[in-house]
Amino acid sequence: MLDNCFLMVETTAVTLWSGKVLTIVPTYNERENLPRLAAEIRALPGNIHLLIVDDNSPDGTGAIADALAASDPGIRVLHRPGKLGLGTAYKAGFDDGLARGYQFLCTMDADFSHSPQSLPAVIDLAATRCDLAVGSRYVPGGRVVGWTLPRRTISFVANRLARIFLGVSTRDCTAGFRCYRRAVLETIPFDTIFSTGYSFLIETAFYCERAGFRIGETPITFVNRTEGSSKISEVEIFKAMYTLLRLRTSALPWERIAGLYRRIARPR
Ligand SMILES: Nc1nc2c(ncn2[C@@H]2O[C@H](COP(=O)(O)OP(=O)(O)O)[C@@H](O)[C@H]2O)c(=O)[nH]1
Ligand SMILES: [Mg+2]
Repeated sequence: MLDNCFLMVETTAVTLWSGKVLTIVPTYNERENLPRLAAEIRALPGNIHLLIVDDNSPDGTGAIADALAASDPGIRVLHRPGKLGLGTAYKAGFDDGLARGYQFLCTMDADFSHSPQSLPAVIDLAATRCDLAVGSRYVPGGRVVGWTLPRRTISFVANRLARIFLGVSTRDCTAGFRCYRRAVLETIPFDTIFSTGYSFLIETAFYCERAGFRIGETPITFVNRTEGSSKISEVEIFKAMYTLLRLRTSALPWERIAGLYRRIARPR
């Protein structure tokens, strides 16, 4: 497994990625955050395009997204019929971005936990030294502000377990602040990814490392949202456990033996 590199990126290599970046922002009830977020992302250097993936938010975020898209050709919206999960929202965004030829595909939350001001550093890292760059809370210089102790603990434990169970070396493998080179998304076996929600992030980090891609982490300050509410639920904790177990057992010999048995025993 490749050593995970964590790096501070201080200068922006904008000429390397200018006009080639799509940032995917999944939204569910983010009406208070979306207009300012879109404005801040679009004001960054390098003409970063924005794709909002809205799941028919009851608070009308979809209509706000449409209005933003109507006033700026660098903004587009994907509407889905209902709340289908964070993982599938990313996946829909990746499919769209790859089809349109973007070279770098970023993901971030709509709630300013991932500061738009840190986005160029994350992209720089992917453009210069890595295949997948992560805006990381858990490398030197990274911080979390405003989370309760239980929330900190869940995040810490999830990352620790991913290291122990899966051998993942990414320090913050549950981070949604990322920039992927398109080759990564063309290679990862999305058909076999079974997580539809937050565990999708652990799974993609796992497959990325397993495929031998270079993952880099640049420190960020993650600030808990001040507007709107978190969509993560307790169910996601169990789903994360299940994801770890399932990925782990698929890598163990007894799973291969069970697979062999299924093939032999399957009626013809
Ligand atoms: N489209 C879509 N977006 C979602 C869904 N669940 C969460 N989100 C968005 O994904 C991002 C992360 O969710 P958030 O509630 O901030 O999670 P937290 O940061 O872990 O508390 C936010 O922009 C949410 O609006 C979903 O089912 N569909
Ligand atoms: Mg968030």
